[in-house]
Amino acid sequence: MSPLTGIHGHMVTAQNEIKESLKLIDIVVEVLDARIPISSQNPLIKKLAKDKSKIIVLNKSDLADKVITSYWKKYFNDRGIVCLDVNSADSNCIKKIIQAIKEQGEKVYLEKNKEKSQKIAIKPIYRVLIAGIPNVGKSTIINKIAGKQSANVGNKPGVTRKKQWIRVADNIDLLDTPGLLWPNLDDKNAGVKLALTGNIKQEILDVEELACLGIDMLCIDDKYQKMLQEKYKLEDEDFDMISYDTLEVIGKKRGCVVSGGNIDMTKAAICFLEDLKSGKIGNISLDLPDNTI
Ligand SMILES: Nc1nc2c(ncn2[C@@H]2O[C@H](COP(=O)(O)OP(=O)(O)O)[C@@H](O)[C@H]2O)c(=O)[nH]1
Ligand SMILES: [Mg+2]
Repeated sequence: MSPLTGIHGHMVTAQNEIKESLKLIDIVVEVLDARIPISSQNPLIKKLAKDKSKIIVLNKSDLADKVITSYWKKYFNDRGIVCLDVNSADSNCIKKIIQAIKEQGEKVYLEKNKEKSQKIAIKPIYRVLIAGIPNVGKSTIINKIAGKQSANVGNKPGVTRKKQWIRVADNIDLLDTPGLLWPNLDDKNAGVKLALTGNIKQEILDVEELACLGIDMLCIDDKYQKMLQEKYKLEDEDFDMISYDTLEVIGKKRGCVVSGGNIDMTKAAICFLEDLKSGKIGNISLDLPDNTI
């Protein structure tokens, strides 16, 4: 198979598109899923945007573990990167992003012009690209910043059209097409976390296997195990067995029963995965700064 077909072909297209967009801009706003800031990061972005000013947005923070998100903010700030936790439905968060772009733009502008002795009278315009892997919330953020439904929610890679700029807050020009990055599917662990948070389709793995991996991941942390226990009214003994059996009990509590009283395990898995990714089990983060450094 030619390396330019299939998934690889899409990756090359996405990479070329983002390279073209990066030429035009001053600041990259990299959108990550707050629940998995490492697994939702594309490893290429560091290289592609190495001489751009960057802001990291930890989006969907309404679904993430607040304590872990504060660790992540510190993690990025300690490395000199501006990092915001965002729930894109909250207009204050959108204001925070605009403010951060202005501050960052000012820095870029001063840096660029520090050699020049004469002050330039024209107010500079900061050009911004919102980038990230699919489903992290890029289009939602662009729409909210633009204040209208201009970006295409759920747009597809490879479909090129004329790029347009959206003028925001006097001196920000936002590219209306997000920079689409490819998720890191080489790392199986990252793939599992991307599926558990709904950033990629859960069908990459067998749903029952994925649900079991999810239960195992939650049970590493006592706090998350307790959330699971409370959500499905589980007994302590329900955790003394392999996760497939725990899933069966969850299925029973969720009413995933077929005739004869047996548990429909596929249905149980789908119910559990839906509860997990939509935050119904609680605020859960799957990437922790201390075990990823
Ligand atoms: N809970 C939550 N959901 C969000 C947030 N931002 C976006 N979403 C949802 O995530 C899904 C993907 O958003 P979209 O903007 O299309 O992502 P894109 O593929 O990166 O452009 C949509 O269902 C959004 O409603 C957020 O801050 N919190
Ligand atoms: Mg989109």
